[in-house]
Amino acid sequence: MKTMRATTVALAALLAAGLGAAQEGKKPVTESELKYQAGASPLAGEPMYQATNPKAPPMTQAEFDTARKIYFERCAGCHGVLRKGATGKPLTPDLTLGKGTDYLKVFIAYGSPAGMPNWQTSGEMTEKEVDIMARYIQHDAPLPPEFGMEQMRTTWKVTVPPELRPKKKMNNYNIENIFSTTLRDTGEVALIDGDTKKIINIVKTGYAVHISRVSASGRYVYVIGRDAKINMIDLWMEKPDSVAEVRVGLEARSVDTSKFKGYEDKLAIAGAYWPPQYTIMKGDTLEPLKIVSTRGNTVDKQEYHPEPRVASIVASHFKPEFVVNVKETGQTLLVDYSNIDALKVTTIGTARFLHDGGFDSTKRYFMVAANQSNKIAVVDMKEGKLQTLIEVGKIPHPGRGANFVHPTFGPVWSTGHLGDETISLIATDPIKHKQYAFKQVAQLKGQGGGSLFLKSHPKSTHLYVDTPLNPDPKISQSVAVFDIKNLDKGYTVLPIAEWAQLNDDGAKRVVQPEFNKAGDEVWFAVWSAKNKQSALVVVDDKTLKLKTVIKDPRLITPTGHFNINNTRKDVY
Ligand code: DHE
Repeated sequence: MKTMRATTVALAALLAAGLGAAQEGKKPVTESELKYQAGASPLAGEPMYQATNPKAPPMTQAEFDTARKIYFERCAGCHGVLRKGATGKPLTPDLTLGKGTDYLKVFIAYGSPAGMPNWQTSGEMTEKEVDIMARYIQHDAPLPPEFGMEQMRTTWKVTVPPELRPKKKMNNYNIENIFSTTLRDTGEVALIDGDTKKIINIVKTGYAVHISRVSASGRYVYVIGRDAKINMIDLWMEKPDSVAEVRVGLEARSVDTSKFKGYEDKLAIAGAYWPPQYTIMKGDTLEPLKIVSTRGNTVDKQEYHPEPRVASIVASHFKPEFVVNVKETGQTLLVDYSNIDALKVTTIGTARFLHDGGFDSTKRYFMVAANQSNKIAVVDMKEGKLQTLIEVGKIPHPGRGANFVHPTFGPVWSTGHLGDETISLIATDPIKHKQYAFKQVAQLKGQGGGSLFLKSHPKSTHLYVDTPLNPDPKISQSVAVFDIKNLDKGYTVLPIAEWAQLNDDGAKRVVQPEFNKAGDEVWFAVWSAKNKQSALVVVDDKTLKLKTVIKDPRLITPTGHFNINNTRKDVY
């Protein structure tokens, strides 16, 4: 017992001194990043086969079950489903067995300067849970089930078949200016009339619903939940609602639809985190047509990765192609959908840890953040090749990014960062501003780290940058606005959460600026917990004054919001 305590104290001192970080050879993870990455995985509820490793310390079945649940709720987001490592380091038995239970317990209890949270000392886990977890990670990782065509087809439902849908728009909404707002914790989206600011319908969707994307015609909205359930909403109905649904895996984040001329509304695609695969579906029914695995080798060390998750997906406007970004391998796939029976895929090695991204203003170049690599990869959609990799700040997080014309550098695309306060401007015009093209030409200084999204609009002279994951509530509850014509002046702070005048002490994180169709107003979500009041705040882009606050008891945990016109045409 004495020896154990002495070992514990010595190890804790070692970790506190930063040697843990040095051993990992990684930069420390910021608090913002941890908050963001360490989300619960829907796999926590999935049945899995658990093998016991005779060399690992014994565990009862009940302990295995507890540990697995904790792992998928707390750890999988960073360490990966199979524990092969993602943002966090690998935790496979070949590495953990040699460390032993005592060492691992200290690591889990006290955390490390490299970013491992201090689960026990922060009160998040009990001593008993820490002990169970330390033993659990010395056993083989359980394998969640695969999810193939047979499983998909059992989840596929067309509630209103195409022949029974309206032949023309049956409502008076200006559908181009509808917003689809994520209600994260209720698994719903709110369809909101951008003209009247009234809720049109609340549509039930997947668990911890994530993003919405819009078909080329603007008629259909595709919404994906973290449980990989997609709902397809028909905006032509008298009261727009879901007309089809399918699950494309057990966990997912991304969806999009075919945009190239001749293929409008024909196909949809969704990428899964588990199993690592993407699925191409029929655009008007979500019937699954083709499943393609993304398991493969990493771009740098060319090592096999068994669970590379599908991050962002966009549809090219230049060719019949989807861009599929495979996170852990750092491969950007251009999937030619013109003949899905003989699928042609161009595999472009970009950089590891691909996450989110968007097009430049011409839509020729796709700019994607390789977040843990601190890089933006530029992919030329016309030539089908990597244009370049650009070093930016710490953990870039653009959403789809923001395009505007810089007085000196011409058209630029911009990204904020989770890990620092900078906003990187990357010049995107290789013709009239050749000397600057695809370089980081400037770094603006924003309010702080913890930024997730930024936005501008061709009609606006402002750039809005959010910071919802900054630990300082003053910063997370407000937004920075830059005057594009006078960037040196710094930014103005808009106290968005204060303007919402909410009646309790919720987190009130201000997240995701999104313009209306006309480009003269900007919407923000004020995001509090499920049992607290939230709201949407609309700002006049010209005057930067409050225009309206949208409050409704049904607006629970609003996060992302997607304007139909801007999402459909990639205007940002
Ligand atoms: Fe997202 C986009 C993954 C947490 C709100 N998020 C994306 C994309 C990916 C992704 C891969 C790009 C989709 C695309 O373009 O096809 N997000 C993840 C995660 O893995 C992560 C870090 C942890 C998790 O457990 O899910 C995560 N995301 C969040 C949140 O906590 C956010 C802030 C609130 C929420 O609703 O869950 C959030 N993510 C968003 C939004 C977008 C997004 C609003 C779309 C941005 C856009 O402008 O297109």
